[in-house]
Amino acid sequence: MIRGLLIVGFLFGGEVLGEEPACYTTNRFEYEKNVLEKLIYLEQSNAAATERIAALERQLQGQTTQSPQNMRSSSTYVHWGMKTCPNVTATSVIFSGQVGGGHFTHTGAGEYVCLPNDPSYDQYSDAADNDRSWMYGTEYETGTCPVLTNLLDFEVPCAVCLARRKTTLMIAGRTSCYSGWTMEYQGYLMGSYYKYNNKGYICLNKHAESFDSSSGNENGAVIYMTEGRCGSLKCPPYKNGAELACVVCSTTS
Ligand SMILES: [Ca+2]
Ligand SMILES: [Ca+2]
Repeated sequence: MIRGLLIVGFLFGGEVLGEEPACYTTNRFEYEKNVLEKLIYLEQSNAAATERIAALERQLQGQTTQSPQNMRSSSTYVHWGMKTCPNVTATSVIFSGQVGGGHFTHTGAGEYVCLPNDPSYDQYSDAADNDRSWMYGTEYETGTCPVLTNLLDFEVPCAVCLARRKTTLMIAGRTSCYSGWTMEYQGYLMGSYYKYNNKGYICLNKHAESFDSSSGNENGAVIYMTEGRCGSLKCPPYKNGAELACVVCSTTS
């Protein structure tokens, strides 16, 4: 017992038998106590750091495992004939605008585009020059169609939509999507008049609306419903003269 006390006294640097001044003994004990407290603190810090590293490694591992899901790119599409985007999950409006295109009697015009309602210009001259490509607004030419006749000569709005983490696809000739795909919207396939220059096809929402209350017959770019013509187009399954539908679909797989 006494030997044990002597050893403890030696370890703490003092002789417990009273030969050292009290203050010296107290300081050495405090010193050793501080060292021990620091050691305990460092042990705890080390344990916390180890746990933090392990958590980060688990997080990194999880991200690596989920990367095909997390890194799936988003896509965009034009919602033709509407000022907003479809009310479906993860789809939102980037901007709204009006449909533009080349004049229906001009041969040098391009495809239909969705022009924003808040245009900005770089350098320009506001003189009307011939040595240019010309852009017009687009009118509905749906006066003789099975539907949308009330939109005749109104201008066509559009919205550019962001489909987050989704792949999107327009299918001409369908009213519904295939298995595994979600419908963004359904509509009718529209194009330029068959005798005039080709602007490609667009999928107009079946609930299309007018850009504003103006219904003057200004023409410019125009859109018509699209009919199939049998022969090279196989009937069945297609129907001669029937207005073609279309659908825009999305998938996250
Ligand atoms: Ca008009
Ligand atoms: Ca017109």
